[in-house]
Amino acid sequence: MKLLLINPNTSLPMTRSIAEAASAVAAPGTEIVARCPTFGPVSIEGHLDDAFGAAGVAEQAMVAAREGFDATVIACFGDPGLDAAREALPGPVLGIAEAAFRAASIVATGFSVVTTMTRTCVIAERLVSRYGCESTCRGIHGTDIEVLSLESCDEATLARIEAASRVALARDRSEAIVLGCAGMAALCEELQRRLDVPVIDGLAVAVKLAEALSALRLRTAKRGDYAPPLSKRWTGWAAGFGRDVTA
Ligand code: 5HY
Repeated sequence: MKLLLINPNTSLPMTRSIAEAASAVAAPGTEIVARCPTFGPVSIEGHLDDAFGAAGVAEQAMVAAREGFDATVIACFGDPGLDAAREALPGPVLGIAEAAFRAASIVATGFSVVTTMTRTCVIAERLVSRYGCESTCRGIHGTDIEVLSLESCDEATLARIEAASRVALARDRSEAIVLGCAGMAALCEELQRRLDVPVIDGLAVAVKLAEALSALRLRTAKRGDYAPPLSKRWTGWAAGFGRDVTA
């Protein structure tokens, strides 16, 4: 299968590390194409970043709409642009937050999220309610570790995430940890070894779910709000995306 991996921030090193982490869990025969937007923030750590990240996902989804991808993964923990991508693309689109929440809710009755900036916790909180995981998500914890510092994660940073996870497990009485950033994917195995509880990396789960849905020939429903976008004229720098009705 052909899998599109969209990193909604514009960091090329992070796009590469996300592609490596996805390839590490992908099945033989899964071709991974990793892309990031042509504009926007190098990391997503707030509402404004999230808004441009969502526009960047929409851009990349429209560019890829006719390239025959079987599925798409949005590799950012805020799942920015998820609905827009499901509208623009034929194959299933998975956000790593949703994928992680679903997996965590299967392996534990209660899980905690450990993420980067405290100010983005509200974005994850809103996703918990959107995905109906209020009964299983017992807490969301910021570490104020900057997203880009995960590109070259040292022992001190890993130890901070481990410490925050131990506090979360105790305070929330939870039994599993969800990693709240695509940049933490490479840390998952070591953290699970240290914490001795399930540690869920949404990127890995999303890749495996994409493969499963594709194998079952399950694609996004196109009868309602995820039907292809309506043709209309677009203006300004996005004019190229407009599908002029006369075309
Ligand atoms: C992410 N930001 O996964 C999110 C993490 C966050 O640039 N990639 C980013 O803090 O929401």
